[in-house]
Amino acid sequence: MKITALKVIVCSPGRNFVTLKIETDEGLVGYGDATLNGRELAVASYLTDHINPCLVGRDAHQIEDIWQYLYRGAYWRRGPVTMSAIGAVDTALWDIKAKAANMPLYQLLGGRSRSRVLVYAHANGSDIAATVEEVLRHQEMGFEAIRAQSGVPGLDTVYGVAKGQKLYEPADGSLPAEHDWNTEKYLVHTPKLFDAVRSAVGPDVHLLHDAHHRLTPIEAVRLGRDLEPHRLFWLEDATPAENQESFRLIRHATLTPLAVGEVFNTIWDCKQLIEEQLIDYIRTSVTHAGGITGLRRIADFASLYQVRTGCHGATDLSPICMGAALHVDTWVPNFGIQEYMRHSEVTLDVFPHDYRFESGYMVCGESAGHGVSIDEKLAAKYPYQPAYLPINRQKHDGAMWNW
Ligand code: KDG
Ligand code: MG
Repeated sequence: MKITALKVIVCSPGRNFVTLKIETDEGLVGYGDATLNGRELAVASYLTDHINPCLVGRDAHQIEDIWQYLYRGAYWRRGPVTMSAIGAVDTALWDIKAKAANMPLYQLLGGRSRSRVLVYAHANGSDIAATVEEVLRHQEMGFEAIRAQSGVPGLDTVYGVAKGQKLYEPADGSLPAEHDWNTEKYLVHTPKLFDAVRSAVGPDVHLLHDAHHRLTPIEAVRLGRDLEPHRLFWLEDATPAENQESFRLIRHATLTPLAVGEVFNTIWDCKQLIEEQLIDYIRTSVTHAGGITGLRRIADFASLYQVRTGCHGATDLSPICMGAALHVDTWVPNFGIQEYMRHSEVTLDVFPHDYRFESGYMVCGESAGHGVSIDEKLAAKYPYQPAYLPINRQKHDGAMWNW
């Protein structure tokens, strides 16, 4: 089955998405997500200018060879732009292969390991009371796992907390907004948030929290210890993970489980974290870690060390990523949890999909492939809008701080 055409579709139904469509001479079509928040056009160009011309005429079934061709062959290995582009090609090819087999994708990975996929929701509020209210609202919707983030007294804006009642959307300015940060205020406030949340929801709900890489290792230990009484499901991105060794200190000083990896692109980014069992959950995604092939390799490696998956699933990953992730989640033996931040209705209209939410769980569809496509006519009504994530500066002196 030969690849006949590749098309990059950039659209902005509520937020920007980059989609790769691969066509074949047998009429089968596959879709991959190539969205890299705030750097969307770089991946679109990488695909259009550097990858797509190389793939026309190749056998769409040779997924592994094409993955290796794009990874080794580029000379410039790894990196978010390269790996998102490879991820989109790989996802689209798995979609095509599963359609050719007339099977849902999870069957090609080895079949079902579970009947449904545990997901966690986002509950955000401007203060503790508003966050508790949001957590309770999500509990009522059936969620068994809820991530709680709140505004911090003394800071005007806190990343992860939506304005008003809007669904939280990570990129919202045509240039990056500048936010203030103060670690001390955050470290005093966050244990109080979880005191209130845990006493409101009781012991049975899984609670999660994202520190967004803002702490040093010793500060992360402080937070992890302060949160121990509340038995978090995980503390995410406690410190930047370029230096994987820095997790040794955190790991050996707190019992709070650790999750990392949404910014990782390959197995090399998490090798030491996994091998030394410094984390409990690996958060790499189909889109940013080289597709199904890249993610599956990381998950299999992690399984040797009792590290479980907890795939990134923010709304800047398109429904195509969510569809593909749910097939991986349905198969992967060392599954932990899947992030589920609901897309807006307008996004979901542009991406017809067969997955569904059922009381705290997601269920992937049974149609052949990964079950998500794009309505190109509708997508054309929503052209690209420049949008960036905010940046973070220390409140007391304006110096740039970790993301
Ligand atoms: O593009 C960045 C977002 O996806 C990210 O900041 C969201 O941290 C996030 C999360 O855990 O979903
Ligand atoms: Mg995160």
